[in-house]
Amino acid sequence: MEQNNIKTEELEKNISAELKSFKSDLAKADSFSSLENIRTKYLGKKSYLSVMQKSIGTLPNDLKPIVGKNTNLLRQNIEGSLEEKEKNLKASEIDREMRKESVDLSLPGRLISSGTKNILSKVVEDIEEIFIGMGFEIAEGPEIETDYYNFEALNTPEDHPARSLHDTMFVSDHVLLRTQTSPVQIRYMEENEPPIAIIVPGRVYRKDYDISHTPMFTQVEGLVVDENINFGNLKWTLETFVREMFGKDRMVRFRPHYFPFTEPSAEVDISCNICDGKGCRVCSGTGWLEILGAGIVDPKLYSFVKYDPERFTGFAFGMGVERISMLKYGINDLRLFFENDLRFVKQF
Ligand code: 2NM
Repeated sequence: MEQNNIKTEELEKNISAELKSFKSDLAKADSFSSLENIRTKYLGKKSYLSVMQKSIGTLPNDLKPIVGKNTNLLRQNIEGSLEEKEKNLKASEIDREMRKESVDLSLPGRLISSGTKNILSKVVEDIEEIFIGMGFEIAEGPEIETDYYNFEALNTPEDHPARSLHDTMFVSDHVLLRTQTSPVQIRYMEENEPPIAIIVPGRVYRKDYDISHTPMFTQVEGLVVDENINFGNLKWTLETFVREMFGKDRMVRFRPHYFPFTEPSAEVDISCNICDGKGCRVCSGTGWLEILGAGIVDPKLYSFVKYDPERFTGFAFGMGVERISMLKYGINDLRLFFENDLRFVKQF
């Protein structure tokens, strides 16, 4: 009996030492893997607990229930603690994940830079809108043309002095890059009977390169053909365009000029809005800015497209979109249109 008391005392001491060791290890555990190590150490086959529980069968009968009860309590305690710790670890793991994935709604957003429409495209669209408002339609055609459409049908035969006015870029003998968009008007007249009212925007090419000329530039040309079209219709149309494009108080002036495809022809000026017509550097002291060429379609052209020149008359006009843009937006250097400097591009 005496001996069993000593054994029981020793057992309780060992069990409480094991429990203390376990608790201290458990307190230090900060991951699932360290938790597994602790589980193996205190519940594994070689653990004090397992060895003790296995040995119960070999103990004297009176010790069996004592050892059995105490080791069972220890096991329950360890298992319960491990389970609780695991729960805590899981909770803090979830917490950590949530923190990592959380979105700070107070942070300023990232700036998404977007492109802008090219200024020339915008001005072409503005011009189109104005003429559409007057009942015009938009027509387009090829940039690579034949000399027939670019010159011949526009009353500019081989030996015509106007041919040397254009420094033409040739692709081959009779094929060239159009020097103006008027070949499209010829093509349109071939396909359509009057009344017609079209504007033709597009790129044109000339062998010309200096501070105020680029080998490619943008044009909008217009053409109206019907019965009883006269110079008054031309004036009204262009004055309406100018006032919508540049403002109600702009004055418009027609100066006699020469074009091979129109007769009479005129150049159209608008009053300089920089000096209010007093004369300045931009208008070269004249008070006027040239913006358009125009005229009554030479009846000779109608023979090329099989229109009856006794029945139909018409007017035509042409403008450079870069020049219109420069005047409208105060751009002082033609080269800016073609350099694609973002500081320029982003201003529009
Ligand atoms: C201009 C000036 C005057 C013009 C003429 C034609 C066509 F093909 F219908 F006869 N289209 N554009 C024309 C007339 C163009 O540009 C300065």
